[in-house]
Amino acid sequence: MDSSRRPFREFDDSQDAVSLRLARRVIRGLSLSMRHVVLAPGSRSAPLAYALAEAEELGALRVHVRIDERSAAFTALGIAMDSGSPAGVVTTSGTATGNLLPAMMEADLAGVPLVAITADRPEELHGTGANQTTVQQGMFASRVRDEIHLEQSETRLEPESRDDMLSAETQVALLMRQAVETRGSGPGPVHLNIGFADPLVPQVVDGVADPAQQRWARRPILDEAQRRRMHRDAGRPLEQLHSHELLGRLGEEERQAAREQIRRGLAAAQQLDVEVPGAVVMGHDAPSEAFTLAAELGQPVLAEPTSGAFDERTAAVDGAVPAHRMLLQAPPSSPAGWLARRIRRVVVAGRPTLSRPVQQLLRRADVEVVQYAPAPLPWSDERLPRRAEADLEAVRRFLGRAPQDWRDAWMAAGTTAWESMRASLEAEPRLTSVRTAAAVAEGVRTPLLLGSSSVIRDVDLAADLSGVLVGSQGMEPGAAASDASSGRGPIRAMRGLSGIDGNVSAASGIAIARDRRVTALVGDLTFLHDLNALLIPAGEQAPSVDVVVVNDGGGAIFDQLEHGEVGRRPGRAARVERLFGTPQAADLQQLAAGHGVEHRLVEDLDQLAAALAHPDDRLGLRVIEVRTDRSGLRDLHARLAAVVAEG
Ligand SMILES: Cc1ncc(C[n+]2csc(CCOP(=O)(O)OP(=O)(O)O)c2C)c(N)n1
Ligand SMILES: [Mg+2]
Repeated sequence: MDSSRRPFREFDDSQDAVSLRLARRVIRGLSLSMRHVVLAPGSRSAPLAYALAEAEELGALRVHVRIDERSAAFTALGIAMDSGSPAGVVTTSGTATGNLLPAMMEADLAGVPLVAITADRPEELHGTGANQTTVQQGMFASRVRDEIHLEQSETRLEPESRDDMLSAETQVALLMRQAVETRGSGPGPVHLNIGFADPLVPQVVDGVADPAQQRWARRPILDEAQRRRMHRDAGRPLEQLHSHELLGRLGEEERQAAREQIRRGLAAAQQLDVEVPGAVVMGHDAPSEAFTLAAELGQPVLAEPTSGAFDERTAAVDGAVPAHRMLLQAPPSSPAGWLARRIRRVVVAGRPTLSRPVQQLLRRADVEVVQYAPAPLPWSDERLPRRAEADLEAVRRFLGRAPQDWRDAWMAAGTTAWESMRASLEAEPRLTSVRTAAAVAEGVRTPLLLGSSSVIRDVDLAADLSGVLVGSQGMEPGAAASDASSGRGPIRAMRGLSGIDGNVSAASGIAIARDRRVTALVGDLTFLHDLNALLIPAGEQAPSVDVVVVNDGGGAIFDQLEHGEVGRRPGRAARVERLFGTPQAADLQQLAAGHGVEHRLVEDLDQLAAALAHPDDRLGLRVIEVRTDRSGLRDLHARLAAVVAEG
């Protein structure tokens, strides 16, 4: 029988992740009346992305991937306007959703059936300070003809049972009817918000057919030739490297020396008798008193780049623990993991948003956590066994005084971990984004805005922001050496919702507010998302911003998340690259030239340092492009972890 004419039969994906199962029903409901969906990349929306790719492969609809949600939404608007049928735009959670508003406003008054499909965090994460979590239900209220919310969370699944899963499809199909309803106010936009809970990727279950191979989508609308054209390979196959290859590249002498240093530091630490071993985690925008308190009590400080710990106001205190993420994630059996396992009490100041090892520390059953919060916080994480404390004296009593050696041991372990990691990075044959980000953060003499995505994590991982190590190790990028006393200014980032939108514009705002030059360090998609920041009307004074773009031709971060693993499954690389990597080959030089903005392509760290030197002599916007390769980053991170773990 012609496969495209087979009658619909129920399919079995009961072994798959609930998020994927829900997403498939949603897409089935959509595909009854929708032929085109425009997708912008993101993690929370991953189940929809995977389900859409499956549906497209099965011929049920067409998927168009765009980087900027605002433009994605207008693209869908154009499709819906022209065809009169609903067209969808899919985004991840957070500010991504806000970018749909202009198109939704237009669709409302123009009567266009634009369908906003926004992935949300599960309800229990709302109000907890969880990353990229905001009020999305009802966010387009008064502009939409109808809106529904579907929820798949730890505590609630709505629809509730497997049978009811089918009702998700029905609800979505009914929502589509509202979009094209001619009575009342006529056709118009609708909003479908869906709370997805982890895991967000298709499961691999032995013996069960890949649901993608099942005929779960509605009747194919495309012929084979059309489908094949759409599925041309989006990228190169992902490179598989192994950690021993890098270890092989490091000189044996260097490795021995690094190991020896760690051993010495830890031998001293293991003699220590600390009554209640503690630590202070400095998250984003932490109150500076916590930093002083930690120093006074002899407790190690584990600080994020935007905590404020590296501002002039606190930099006088002698530094936070370098490479703390590496120590926290080192295997318990390794010497570097020993210190982390000893921690029993943690004071958190500010909001930690960057690294999983820190989150895991705060969730450990054997660790008591207090949040130092002198002012009310806009969130409270009830899932954490953490109490908020406004009184510094109470925090002081809770944390207690540790012998100076406890902190020294952390600094020794951190320093040696940092050194072996840096030696590893130096040994890389090509310039990596991690090394570039660290060099910029250590080298600039201006306030610095760190873009969302990888750069801020790279800085958190590998940069020595206190300037303690860089000078002594001679690893500074030449002329632009870090000097806290030169009035470098604060390190900022948009951690409220961690969007990749508006980052360059925000840096421009900082430059205007401070009336001085600012450096923005951003990924290529983050830069392109906010390309309009370069568009300054004639006669206006352009803000003084050096925009350093780490151009790796797409979104690197996803490969380091669970999607990297999906991409390594047989036959999945091209799909993951298309949906998450979103490869781009824009010519930044020409884009800059088109805006009348200076552009410089730098090939190595010396050129980068030269480009960033003497910032005060310059005016206006400049783009400094560093090209790197993202294909080997997942393995690079594994190698760095292995080097530290090896001790
Ligand atoms: C407005 C918005 N849309 C989508 C996302 C999801 N997202 C997070 S990181 C990322 C890719 C960023 O790529 P790039 O700026 O090149 O940085 P890289 O990861 O390559 O270092 C995306 C799309 C987001 N955070 N914000
Ligand atoms: Mg990138």
